Amino acid sequence: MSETLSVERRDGWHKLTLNRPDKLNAANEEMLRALLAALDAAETDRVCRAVLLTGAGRGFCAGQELGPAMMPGPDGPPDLGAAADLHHAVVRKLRSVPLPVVCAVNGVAAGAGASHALACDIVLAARSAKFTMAFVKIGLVPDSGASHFLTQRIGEARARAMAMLGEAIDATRAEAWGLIWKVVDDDALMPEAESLTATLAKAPTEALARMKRLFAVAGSNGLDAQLDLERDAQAAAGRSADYAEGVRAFREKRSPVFQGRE
Ligand code: T3D
Repeated sequence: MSETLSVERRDGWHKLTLNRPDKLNAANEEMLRALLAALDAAETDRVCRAVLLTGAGRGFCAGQELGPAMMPGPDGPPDLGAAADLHHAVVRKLRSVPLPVVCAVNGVAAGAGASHALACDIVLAARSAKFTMAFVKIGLVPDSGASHFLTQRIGEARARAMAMLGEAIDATRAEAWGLIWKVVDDDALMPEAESLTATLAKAPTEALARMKRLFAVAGSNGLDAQLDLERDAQAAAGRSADYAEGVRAFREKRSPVFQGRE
């Protein structure tokens, strides 16, 4: 258990809160490893069917901790490629964990902090939150998937300008551009994010996991390849208890009760 990440087990879902508020939750190695462990724990906890990620205090995450380890030392410059691997492991885990991951961006999301938010499945942001590709301000390039997420969601013109200028965009613009799902008034952010996560925790979890696998390749696959994958995923979904329950509930004119994880 690390103090850099708080983990709350709710009814069918886990809430993970980045917890270095005095540094706007800048990510150090301890926090990234704690986040990876918490996502592993959510995956192996059979009653956990959704995850909510947010930040403590006034920021979501200010990206990589710019501490002494990020400065050139007597042995030369730091190996940022190696450090990036840990951020990238978190991004890969957020994308591949077979559970829906909601992100509640409660304040500034900068550099790799923005990337981690964008790697989640559904992103809500407080109206006062901002997204900034801060990398360029310190001579770095977008990483942790930022160049991928930006190009896919907001198009190359906006992606290049955000990356090269490092200007912050506010949550309202992020929503208008399709970078995130929804902007929410500050006071409403946490109740709405928790309610959404609780709703997802009652969804047909295996179907959502299959959707994640479809979306992971939808941007790079041609239509034919994607149609084949959809057919295979649908065939598997059609054999699930949740599908049987969904159709039964429809015919009986009642709400379905999905088991989620088989
Ligand atoms: O190997 C690799 O993979 C490298 C990885 C790189 C990925 C990256 O994420 S590179 C980008 C790193 N992040 C940044 O460059 C952002 C740095 N922070 C900022 O530009 C600003 O803090 C913000 C725009 C995010 C917010 O500005 P503001 O004015 O709201 O807050 P502030 O006053 O600047 O920050 C509040 C405190 O948080 C402050 O501490 P203090 O002075 O009160 O003791 C500040 O130093 C600290 N803080 C903010 N960001 C970081 C940080 N401390 C350490 N590392 C940070 N990244």
